[in-house]
Amino acid sequence: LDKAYSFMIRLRIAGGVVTPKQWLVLDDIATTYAGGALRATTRQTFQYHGVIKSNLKRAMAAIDSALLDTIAACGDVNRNVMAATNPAQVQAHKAAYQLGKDISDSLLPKTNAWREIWLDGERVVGGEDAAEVEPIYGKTYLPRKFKIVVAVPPSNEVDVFAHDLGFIAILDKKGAVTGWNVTVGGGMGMTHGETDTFPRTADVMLFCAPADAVKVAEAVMTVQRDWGNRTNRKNARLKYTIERYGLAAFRAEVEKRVGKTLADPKPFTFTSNGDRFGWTPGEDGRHHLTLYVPSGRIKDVEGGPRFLTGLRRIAEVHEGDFRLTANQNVIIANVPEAQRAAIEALVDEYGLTKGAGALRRNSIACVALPTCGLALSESERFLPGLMDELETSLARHGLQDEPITIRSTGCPNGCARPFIAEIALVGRGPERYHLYLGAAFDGSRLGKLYREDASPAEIVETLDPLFADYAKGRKKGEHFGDFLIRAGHVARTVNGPDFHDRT
Ligand code: SRM
Ligand code: SF4
Repeated sequence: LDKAYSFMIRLRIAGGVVTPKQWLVLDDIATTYAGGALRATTRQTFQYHGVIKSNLKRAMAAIDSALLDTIAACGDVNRNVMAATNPAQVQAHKAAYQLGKDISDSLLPKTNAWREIWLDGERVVGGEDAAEVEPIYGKTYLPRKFKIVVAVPPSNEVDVFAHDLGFIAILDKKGAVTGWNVTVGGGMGMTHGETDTFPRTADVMLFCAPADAVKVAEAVMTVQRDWGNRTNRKNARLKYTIERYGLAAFRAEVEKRVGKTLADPKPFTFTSNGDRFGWTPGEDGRHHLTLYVPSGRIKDVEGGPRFLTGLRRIAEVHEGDFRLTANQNVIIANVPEAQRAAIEALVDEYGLTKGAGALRRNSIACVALPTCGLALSESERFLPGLMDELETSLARHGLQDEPITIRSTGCPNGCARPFIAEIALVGRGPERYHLYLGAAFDGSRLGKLYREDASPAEIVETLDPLFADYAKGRKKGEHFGDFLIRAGHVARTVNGPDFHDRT
């Protein structure tokens, strides 16, 4: 008898768009092999937990039947490419999605191994020659994982500053994309107590025309392939390469590989990094409904929302598509006017949530315990209870409708991108969290360590007087993170290297 191994499966879904037909297959896999749950991740894709070893191949075959796969969802490769979802900006979304898809296709490992292993695909006689099969990755792939996103202002929903490489759409007055600002060197992961590891917000490096964008992506990734640190995995991400070589040298090498000099970045403005909930009309007369899915966990809760069944029923009749957001939520997109009432009725019947209080709407928690082997503390199972208490505290100070970003992770790897949330809780051990404050509401600035090893009760006690001060002292429209810096509660973090300085 074999041991009862169980696995997590992560899909690759560039831009997070799936058809209703694909949704039904994904639902079927969840029901048959994964305990009735689909987990929308912070990278616009799905994970299944608890798939037992003997079912792995069947689950993979089912994923393949939906024309999806799990290739490069993990490993030292370009990971799932994210793209802005806001369907209200139809033209810009189409361009962002297309760029995300094109980059994903172009940087996908070309090996047939996935098919060979999971689908009993034909084996290449003598094995593949990696150098020939992988013109970009070669035999040694990348020094570390590599993450790319495409953003469309004014929403920074994909958190462009948190990734190795980002593209920010520059729009003309009619909303068409004239080109892309390119950002490099963002990342979240660090190790507690090791100050040469740090989160970093990306630099805005240059502007490129739409026709050059895929080439730029390839160039940035191959410079990192060649310049990245291969002797120390903890310093291997692009953010450390940029710190080591400097932005100017990195840009010069990228331009050399693209074969031309590229323009300087153009102005842009972000206003937030959260999702817009409820119904939104698109420019083309179609309707889009963003649902709030707590921690992206799509399952049926006894006495609560029945996301799995409700979304299955919707997929059975829906004529548009589904979009996963980088904040773990789901958009029922492209609903024709005539179908809106039917969708709305199903949303109500299954208790699906179209929104939540201001704090929850701007919250993310990583998976952490019980499935994550790296977790030091609870996260997904801890944050809702903490938010109940913080909401009471906020209401006491008249701040219940104030949007404040809050994110928690069970360890400093940063899977919920916590270090750019105005309130960040990062696991240290059972019931203990480092509390970081002072990040920007639009995800453009890192926070700073404010209190160490706080218990949930201490977190509430620490934040309550800060909420009181914010309620009294804020300027019109001033966000919590900005206020805490102006009022002298916490020092401003400029970027990664000063993240660990307390003053
Ligand atoms: Fe992550 C590792 C879950 C987004 C930084 N992440 C893990 C693993 C696979 C743990 C492991 O290696 O054994 C976690 C699986 C937990 C579980 O039980 O499912 C895990 N990461 C997740 C997800 C599911 C969090 C979520 O709640 O949604 C996200 C899945 C992404 C996806 O669909 O591809 C997820 N991880 C992120 C992000 C955010 C993002 O990509 O936008 C980050 C921070 C951004 C970044 O990469 O800098 C992130 N995960 C990490 C790291 C630290 C990387 C680093 O540079 O230090 C690790 C550990 C590692 O790579 O060594 C990690
Ligand atoms: Fe696991 Fe840490 Fe990522 Fe949370 S942040 S899912 S605890 S690796």
